[in-house]
Amino acid sequence: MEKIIKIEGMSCGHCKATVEKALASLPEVDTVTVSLEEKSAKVNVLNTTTDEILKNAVEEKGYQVISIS
Ligand SMILES: [Cu+2]
Repeated sequence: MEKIIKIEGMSCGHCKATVEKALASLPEVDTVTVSLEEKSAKVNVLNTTTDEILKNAVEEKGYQVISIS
């Protein structure tokens, strides 16, 4: 299942790497691609994940989740 997470607050490659690592470390997440330009992360996730789990992983690192679709 693919989800797009809109994220506010990423400003450089370090932010991008931090968000990628945070999402990739979740057992429910298979692959992650973060785009600074689009302020979003495209993730392939298992059906056992929830939007809450994804949101918490990003917000724990200090970035704001605008939406998950
Ligand atoms: Cu940064």
